Amino acid sequence: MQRWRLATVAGAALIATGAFASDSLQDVMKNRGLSQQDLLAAAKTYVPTGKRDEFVTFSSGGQSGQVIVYGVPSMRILKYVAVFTPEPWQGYGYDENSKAVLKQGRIDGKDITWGDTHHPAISETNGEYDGQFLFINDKANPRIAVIDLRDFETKQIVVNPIFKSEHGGTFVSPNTDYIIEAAQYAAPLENKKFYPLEEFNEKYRGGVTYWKFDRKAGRIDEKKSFSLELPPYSQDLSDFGKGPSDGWSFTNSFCSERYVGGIEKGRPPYEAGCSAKDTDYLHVVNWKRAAELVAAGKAKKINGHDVIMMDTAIKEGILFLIPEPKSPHGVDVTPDGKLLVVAGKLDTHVSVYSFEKIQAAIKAGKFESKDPYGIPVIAMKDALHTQVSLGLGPLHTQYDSKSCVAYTSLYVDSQVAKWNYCEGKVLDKISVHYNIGHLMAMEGDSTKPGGKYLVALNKLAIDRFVPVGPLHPQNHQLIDISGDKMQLLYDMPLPLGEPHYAVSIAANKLKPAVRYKVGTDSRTDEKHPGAVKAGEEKTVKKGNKVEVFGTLIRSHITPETIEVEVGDEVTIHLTNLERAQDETHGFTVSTYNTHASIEPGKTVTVKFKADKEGVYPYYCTEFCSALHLEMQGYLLVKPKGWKPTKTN
Ligand code: K7E
Ligand code: RUQ
Ligand code: CUA
Repeated sequence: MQRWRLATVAGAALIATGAFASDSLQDVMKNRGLSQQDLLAAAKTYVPTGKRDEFVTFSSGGQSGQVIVYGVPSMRILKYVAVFTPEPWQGYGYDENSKAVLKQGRIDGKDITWGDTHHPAISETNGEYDGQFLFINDKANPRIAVIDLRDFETKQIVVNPIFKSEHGGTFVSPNTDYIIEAAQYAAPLENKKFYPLEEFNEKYRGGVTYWKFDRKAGRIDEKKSFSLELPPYSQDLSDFGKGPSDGWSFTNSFCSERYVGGIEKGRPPYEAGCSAKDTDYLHVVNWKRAAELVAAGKAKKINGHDVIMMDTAIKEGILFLIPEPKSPHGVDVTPDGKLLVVAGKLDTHVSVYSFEKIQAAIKAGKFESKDPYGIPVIAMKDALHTQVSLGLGPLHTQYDSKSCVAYTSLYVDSQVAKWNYCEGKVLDKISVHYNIGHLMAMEGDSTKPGGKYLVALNKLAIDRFVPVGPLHPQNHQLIDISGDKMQLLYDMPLPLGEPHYAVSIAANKLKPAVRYKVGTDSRTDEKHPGAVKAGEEKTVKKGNKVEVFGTLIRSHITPETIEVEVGDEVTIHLTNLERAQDETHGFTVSTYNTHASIEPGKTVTVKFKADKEGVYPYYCTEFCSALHLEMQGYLLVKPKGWKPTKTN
């Protein structure tokens, strides 16, 4: 009855909107109130069934601690990659192998099960995206994760050994030797050291970390990574040089006034608030030389980690400052590596610095002053190529395949500005909805940008979507940048957090596997010690430890029963023996808060204490065949010393 009524209402609604009326394009346009422009946008973004997107986007999942993967131009979401946060579908945080990855991200012995992801970066070879790895940072708990793009799984989480928060990561050097991560809010570098805010200038520090990436191992090598101590100016976004500027890195800062609220007044520089000065500092670092200094033993160990202290950096001539319009946000090196664009939130201008001029000033020893810590400061006029007024609240910049063309987000104006950074002139502007943060062009921060599309990552959606309560999704807007004028094509709601930044790669550069080599622990990429072949399944009991070596194949879980005594520690290893594409099996045991996603070839372990006597069904959680429901078994948790008794 209920169902019939629903069907009738739905039918009436369809007839009322005229959706059944006709199949002609004109009629559809009329009935749905679409313009020619809408139709063109639809044709440019629609990807028919069976066809695929040209680009794949990896978006930060913001406060969800995950990564969102979607296609361009269709804007269809393809996957969430679990990174800093447990994710049940993938069994992330519910099986032992992925728990081991999350455990790497523990800080001070505490599990941290959320992250504030900001900036994903795709690995590069010669400055071009190579589609092998993805990195992403966690601002709240200073960490970086490594995701392998062969299986889109998180393999490693490293905790920054000296920062308490970070923001200026992740960005990679042109061959992905290093991944940069800059601190955000200054704090004492030594762990578990307390210094009062009155000692902010002396004891609080910022810094940048250069994480060494071992491409062959597919992991960050923490021992070969190092940091540079920096003044307590809140460091912000960073970028690596490329081409002529390869070997150098650039890091913005804000609140170089070193203002901290709530402490004794009257002591300079505390009287003035953040952004009281007209300028902050761009940090310019010769990281190649820094790596050599570390190798030569010139670093100091802090918390067991190599840190080049500021006085060493000054003496060795690897650290310089350049004033930049106050409260800057993004620093983005041009594809040819010759210029860098800095956008200042509180200034309508973007400042284009010339690396050649910076080099010349350094070579000539031409500095206008020193900062309070003795770091040489290059005069702004000696380093500037040009400044262009774009609009209110410029934040981030991306590059086009057309030479000298850049796109900058204007947060306050809710616009994107297209401009020419060689000649310093504005070419076009488009309104976005609303309050854009980052923006992203296809491969738009590599040495060979792909052009074609731009995505505006808007902070506010306000009235763009059907209302879903006070918390709105964010809005990713797809913009066609192939012509002279930018054209808005599509709005996509992002419902998983605030996606600060995203990166897009040509889909044909990604070569993910369809299956694992049988018996692989996907989190270590090694042979799983619990893997077995068909026919070799077994259950081993030693004392109160029960270890099951099982397999999964349509439509059977082996073993069909697992018998334990209450209080036993149960470890279940499961190998998916399938070879077919997309034949994933899932596994859960009723009420033991455990779940695994076991793709073809993978071996996964789940572990729990059978702490309550009873009967617990286990089953496959993916509808894998016509006999999927039959893919089940029983965990029998018997009372201690239980013996079968005859019943009739
Ligand atoms: Cu601009 Cu974290 Cu890159 Cu947000 S940041 S917008
Ligand atoms: S069912 S086993 Cu409701 Cu089709 Cu999912
Ligand atoms: Cu295997 Cu359902």
